[in-house]
Amino acid sequence: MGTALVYHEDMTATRLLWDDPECEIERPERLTAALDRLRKCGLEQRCLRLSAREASEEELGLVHSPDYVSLVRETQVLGKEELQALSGQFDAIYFHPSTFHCARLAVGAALQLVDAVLTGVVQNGLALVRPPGHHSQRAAANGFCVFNNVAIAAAHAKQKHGLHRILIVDWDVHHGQGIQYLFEDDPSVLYFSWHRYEHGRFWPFLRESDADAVGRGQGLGFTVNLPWNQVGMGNADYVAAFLHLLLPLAFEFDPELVLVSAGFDSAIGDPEGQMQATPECFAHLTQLLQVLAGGRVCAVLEGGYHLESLAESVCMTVRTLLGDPAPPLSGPMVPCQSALESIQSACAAQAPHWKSLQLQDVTPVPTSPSTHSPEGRPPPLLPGGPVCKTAASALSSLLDQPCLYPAPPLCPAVALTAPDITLVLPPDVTQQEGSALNEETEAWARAHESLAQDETLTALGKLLYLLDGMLDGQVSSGIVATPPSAAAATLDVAIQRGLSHGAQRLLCVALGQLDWPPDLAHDGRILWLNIRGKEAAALSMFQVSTPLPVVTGGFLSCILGLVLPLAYGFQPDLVLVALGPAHGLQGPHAALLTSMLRGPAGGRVLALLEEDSTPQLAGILARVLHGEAPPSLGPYSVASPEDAQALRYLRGQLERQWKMLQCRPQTR
Ligand code: Q9C
Ligand code: ZN
Repeated sequence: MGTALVYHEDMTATRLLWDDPECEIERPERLTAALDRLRKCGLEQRCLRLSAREASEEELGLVHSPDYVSLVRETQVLGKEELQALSGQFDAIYFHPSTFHCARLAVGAALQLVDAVLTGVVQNGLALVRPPGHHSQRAAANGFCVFNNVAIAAAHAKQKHGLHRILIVDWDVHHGQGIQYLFEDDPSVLYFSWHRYEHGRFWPFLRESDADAVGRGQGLGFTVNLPWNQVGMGNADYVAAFLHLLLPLAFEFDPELVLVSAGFDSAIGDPEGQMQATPECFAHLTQLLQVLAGGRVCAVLEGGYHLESLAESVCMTVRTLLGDPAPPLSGPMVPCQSALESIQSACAAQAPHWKSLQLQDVTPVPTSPSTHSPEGRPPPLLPGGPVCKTAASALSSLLDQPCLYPAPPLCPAVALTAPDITLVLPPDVTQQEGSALNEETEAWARAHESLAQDETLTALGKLLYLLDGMLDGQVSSGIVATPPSAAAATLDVAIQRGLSHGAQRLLCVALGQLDWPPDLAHDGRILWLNIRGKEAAALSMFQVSTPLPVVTGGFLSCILGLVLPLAYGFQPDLVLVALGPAHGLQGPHAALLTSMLRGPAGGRVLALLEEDSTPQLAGILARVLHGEAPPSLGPYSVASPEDAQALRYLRGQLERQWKMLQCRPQTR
């Protein structure tokens, strides 16, 4: 449906006219650098360009007082000295004769974006604006912000579009206290902010930026603060915060619209933030938000003061909004101790208000079900098997190897044997039978009796062809339908072929009755995750089995609390999602799982499903692999006690090896 890019050149006009070391970083080049980079990468051209309009004074009045709007209006005619004197009455603010015009364009841009998304003109978009907005308050400018762009957009979405649930995700490195104040008693706006805090020693030095500020009155639990108490937070910390804190709440909240206060001062290189997250991380954060609200995501620029880092992070965000797969994350996926403390304290503060967090181990020590652990503590995990040295060292040496396919490929392909399913996609891959592969196909078939039938051979040929296309970087993802009797054998072939064709780490998410293929080495190159409705068990850190939760809440906790942390920790270069016999998965659940598994593997997901699956299921999977939003899961229902316990047990078993599973600091 498309991505809007809202901008107006006039927003480069406002600038600092006197010496002020604190304010000089907020300069016009921020916008031009971001826009230039979007053009150079060919991304601007792929967006629907919208020229920003000025917000009306009535629209400003949705959150600001008439007197404050008048005060800002009158700055247009002031001289430099008067501007400087007035600026001094606020914290970290400069006014320029063009400020009123620019600030109205910034609000107008956010409103146009929301209108375009909520009227179905586009699916999502980014407003590139100055001045930023999230520090601005009802009657005060603050922290470079004059009018509160995102807050006005939220109020407008409620008032003009009748929305009832809006999620605001503020990933800027500063606390958007302005947004917090404006909605703190409003349960229709869930405001999440992470921010550099350093126990209150970082600007804006507010007690109410801490995790225990959770909103008030009707709005209790609808303000979510995640204060970072150290600088240097990186990709693992940010992704962990989303998986363990923001996303459980967000799914439970079930927003109709996601607004992002998209500040990029939380990225590496920024002088304000001093954080370590790389630009690719913003592709992942964006992708993680796109599974909410039917993909209706409106990002509005806030901070970001390192021009290179800002420009690259903006490109990552727009690329992801357009549906391209996110590049793999670099660096060890291990959240730091301080981040875990912060996440844990935010979870504890929110748990009274959210069912989705009550499942989590907010209590100090996890308890194992007695059936699994007679002595009351988890049995030691076997490493992968004979080839493994120790499990952990096996993994870390694997992770040291460079990623095989650094450039994200372009487009998914689909190969289906069922004739009534037709889908778009690169004709050269789906049409050709892959004649060079025929011999090999037959060789595979000879090795597997269940494959030695004509239609099975066809499916297998397509599988091999697709897999090669993915591993060679011609296509990003694919779907293959297999005859039901051949599901296990096909999966076996896919794994062997993936490994022999260069995949170094292969994540296999097997749903239903599928077992670890018998001849496969346990060498840490495969992470096997079986979701099938029997008991929870971790045979090794690379072979995990868990029941299939039937209720939505249990399924979500399984994805967010187990599957994705394992997947992000393993950093696979290929993911196989196999819907095997009796997988029992509902379409929207399968779509969500498949969609979210694009993240950890640079989009290289191959879905295997049975031929007699419905065309709707194949269609929905093809669309999410293409970058479309999965359908909404609807109202949240809490996980069953059994599901919650199975999950807690597995996490207790695995979190020492897979650090992304942790959502509280390690004692000991
Ligand atoms: N070194 C935005 O990013 N100065 N505003 C803090 C600490 C104010 C940031 C000084 C920073 C305002 C939108
Ligand atoms: Zn900021």
